[in-house]
Amino acid sequence: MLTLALQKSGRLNKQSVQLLKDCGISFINGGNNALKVTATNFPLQILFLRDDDIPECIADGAADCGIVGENVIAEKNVALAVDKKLEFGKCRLSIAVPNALNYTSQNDLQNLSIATSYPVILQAYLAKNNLNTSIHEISGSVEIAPGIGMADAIFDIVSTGSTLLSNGLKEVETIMKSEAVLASNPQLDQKKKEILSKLLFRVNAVMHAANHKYILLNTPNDKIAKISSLLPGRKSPTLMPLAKEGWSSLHSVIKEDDFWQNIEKLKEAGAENILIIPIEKMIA
Ligand code: PRT
Ligand code: ZN
Repeated sequence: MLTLALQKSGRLNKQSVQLLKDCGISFINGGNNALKVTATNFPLQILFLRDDDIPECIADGAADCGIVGENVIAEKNVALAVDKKLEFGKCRLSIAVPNALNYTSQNDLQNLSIATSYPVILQAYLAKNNLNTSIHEISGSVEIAPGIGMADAIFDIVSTGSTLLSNGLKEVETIMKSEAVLASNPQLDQKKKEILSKLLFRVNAVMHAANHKYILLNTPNDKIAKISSLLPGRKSPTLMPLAKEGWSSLHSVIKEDDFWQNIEKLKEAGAENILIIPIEKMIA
């Protein structure tokens, strides 16, 4: 049995739970009060925790692995193996200063005070850059600190930037980028490693599929080579003759971005009746 820690509630909870479901792992989500559930069709136990507690829980063995932001792992400064970046919960950790402050370079941070909930990451950055800047640690509502005279600047998570904007702050230094990851204890025993690698196999299949689409289109036979060249896939496309003389149906798997970049060229080359279909799982 492998023990996986997920965020109990908050920004990562929904997508973490959905990812397990997409991996075909069933469990009864006991609502807000269940802190521990067991999967019914995979050797997995799930712990629901605050995200801040997840890295240490994995490091001390209470959980074997977990889904958490890279920012939290860095702040807790624990050595975990990052097995898979999950492409959600994307954000950056940045220093922001009041709009009125004339900021030209890192040196303008000298002798300021910065409010943050991420003192460890900020301290490492200040030390690395020989900046004499003081840290004012607060646990939340960091953005209001300069406005109420608590600090000169802030260091916090930024996603769209609208929170900074509405607090009269501008982003001046990005110190780290972060996303949700599946991280594990590097010392797992063989049995647990095997379960983790089965879980990762499923996660990879789900994520791979999410980035790809199945495409079907009709093409005149003399345009097959041209149209195939506009659909960069690792495999050769499948061709089937249409009842209509001189035409074929071409099927392939493509990255969604490649499709949007080439749609006009596909039409110009004579492709018709283009269908794009989602793929549920994809095993390379
Ligand atoms: O209760 P628990 O301790 O588990 O949760 P939490 O309140 O500490 O964290 P939560 O749920 O807010 O965020 C969990 C994780 O989501 C973070 O650790 C990040 O890895 C990731 N994440 C992604 C974000 C954001 N985007 C984000 N925008 N975490 C927080 N924010 C906040 C930020 O603090 C700021 O107040 O959103 C505001 C900025 O957003 P924009 O869009 O206005 O720039
Ligand atoms: Zn938290």
